[in-house]
Amino acid sequence: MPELHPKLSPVFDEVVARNPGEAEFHQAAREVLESLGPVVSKHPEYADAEVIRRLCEPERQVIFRVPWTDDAGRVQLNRGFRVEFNSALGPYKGGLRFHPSVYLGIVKFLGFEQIFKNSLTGLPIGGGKGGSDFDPKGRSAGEVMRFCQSFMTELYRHIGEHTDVPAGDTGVGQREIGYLFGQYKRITNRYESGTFTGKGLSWGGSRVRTEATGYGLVFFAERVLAASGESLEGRSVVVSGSGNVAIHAIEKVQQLGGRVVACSDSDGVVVDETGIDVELLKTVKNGHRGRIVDYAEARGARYVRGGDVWTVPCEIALPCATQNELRTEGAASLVRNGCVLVAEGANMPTSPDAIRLLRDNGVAFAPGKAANAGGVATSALEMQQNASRDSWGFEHTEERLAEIMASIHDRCLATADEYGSPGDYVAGANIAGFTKVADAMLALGVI
Ligand code: NDP
Ligand code: 2IT
Repeated sequence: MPELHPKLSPVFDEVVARNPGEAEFHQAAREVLESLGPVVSKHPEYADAEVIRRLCEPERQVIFRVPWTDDAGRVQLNRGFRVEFNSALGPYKGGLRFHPSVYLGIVKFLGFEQIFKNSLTGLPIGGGKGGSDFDPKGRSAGEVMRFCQSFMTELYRHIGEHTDVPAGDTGVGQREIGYLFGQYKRITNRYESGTFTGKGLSWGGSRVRTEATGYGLVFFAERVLAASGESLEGRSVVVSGSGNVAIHAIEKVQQLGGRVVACSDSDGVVVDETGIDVELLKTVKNGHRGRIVDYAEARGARYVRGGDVWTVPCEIALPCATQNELRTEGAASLVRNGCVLVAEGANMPTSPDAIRLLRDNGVAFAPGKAANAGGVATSALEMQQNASRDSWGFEHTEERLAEIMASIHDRCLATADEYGSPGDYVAGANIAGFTKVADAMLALGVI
């Protein structure tokens, strides 16, 4: 692991001591702190005002009981979380994740990443994240609804369009946002569309929000390639996962002339040399709530149960499933197969060792907090539309998304240059994301 700046080393030690057992949060904090050395040297005022220490401590953490009744009439129990991390730039903003692996350390890492990501969008949103260890797999729509209603029966008192604005993440899509918004509306007796994003079009949603993370990722990847005179045209691409982010990344890659040869879920991998049929994938996944094995069967493509998606040869890899899914072995395999770019659609999907290995071998690397910021950026556009009671067309909204991704890309590069790490998107994203929040925190006093 690279050494930390002497002023940042005690900050990291404090994060570890104050948040025991939260490995993912330690990892996310460490990565940002590793980038901030040159910033602290140039601007000692950030360290003097303890801005970085304060940033690592969430403003508020809510943990609550979520009891609900399953279809068999049995009482089930889950734990709910909302970590309101930083509101220097705007209301807390970030998704809700429903997955059995969710615990405080996951929510904190996601909330921490969200601060810098949201700052990078240039839009007025603070950082937060929430979720539950509820496992939606195999649950009926009625069970999911009752869970969401119970979850919101506690969460409603902590959120609001000027306070904290949740959205989706793993396991939470438009259906779940509907159940959550419905219960919020019922409890508060207020039609506050701006309290949630990722809503359906007929009840306050924005065009392009569903597609935004995947599309934005591909716009970002295009800019990275363009910086060295390349493009997506004719490139072979591997995408991990097959959820919201993966599906729309696949769609946009193919619209731009690339060929996605494999995708996955937690059970296996489909290899489809002629290119994934994204319409069929949508029908299987969204229409029938099916699995990759069902897609492979319907398509007549090769399915590898328990397979590793990173062994499939490609020029571009887009990890779009979950944290730490791309580790050193996967990265080594990508390098061997001639991969030139890894761009993260998921949050923190590449382990620190894997990132080092990729870069040491000349593979361009775009970190999630920049490359997947299109989702939350479009959420902020949804908030704008809600606030003005307006609804924009698809093309206009997609254009705004493309502009935002281009501006994040350019700012990452310019910041990396300014702080002596040309071409380093990790340093650029962390430093550019940080300085905007830190300046706001300094201006707002010791809060
Ligand atoms: P979905 O729930 O729609 O899809 C998740 C996909 O990832 C599924 O294919 C799932 O497979 C796979 N996956 C999830 N957890 C694991 C795991 N532990 N091991 C292996 N595979 C796993 O989620 P999203 O597409 O919305 O989110 C994917 C990633 O993108 C997450 O990291 C999320 O934080 C990030 N992200 C999402 C944004 C959004 O707008 N939705 C915005 C920015 C980032 P299976 O069905 O088998 O579990
Ligand atoms: O990780 C993310 O940026 C998201 N899940 C989207 C958050 C949002 O508020 O749209």
